[in-house]
Amino acid sequence: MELGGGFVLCVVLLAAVVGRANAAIYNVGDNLGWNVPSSVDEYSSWASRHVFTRGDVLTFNFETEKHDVAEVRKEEYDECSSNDPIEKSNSAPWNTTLNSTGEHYYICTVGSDCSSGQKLAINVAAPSPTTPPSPPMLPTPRLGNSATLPTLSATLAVLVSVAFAVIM
Ligand SMILES: [Cu+2]
Repeated sequence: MELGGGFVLCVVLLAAVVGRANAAIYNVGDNLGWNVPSSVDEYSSWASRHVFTRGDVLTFNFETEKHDVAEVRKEEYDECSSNDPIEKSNSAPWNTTLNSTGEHYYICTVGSDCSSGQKLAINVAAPSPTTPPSPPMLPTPRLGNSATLPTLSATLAVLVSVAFAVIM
């Protein structure tokens, strides 16, 4: 009975890990990190190479003190102004989870970095309906493995008997 309870707990933990594995983590700019790019459209071309889904995480890697990152609205993104950022961080790395679908805008507010191209606009899609949600995944590993449970118990019983025999 105790073994069964532990087993179910393991399956639940495993399902949680598998469920979380669906979320992607993006290192913004890849090797460039979060910096002033050599061309102004570098971040838009980086963004166009990825598909962002709600629940994914963006990681902004930059030199603290030299740059920062602010999530802003479209108007501020277009004008490179940061009077009223939605969120802002001065220390790197900054991780942000994409909790809502639609457009997300990020800029660096230091000097003229934003005008020089240190700005990122992405579109976040809803998770694909073909992706199975975590709860229905539970029965599969549970059924598959529960068949081996009696064998496991038998093995354990043999081991315990051997241990007792050695002690006596
Ligand atoms: Cu900057």
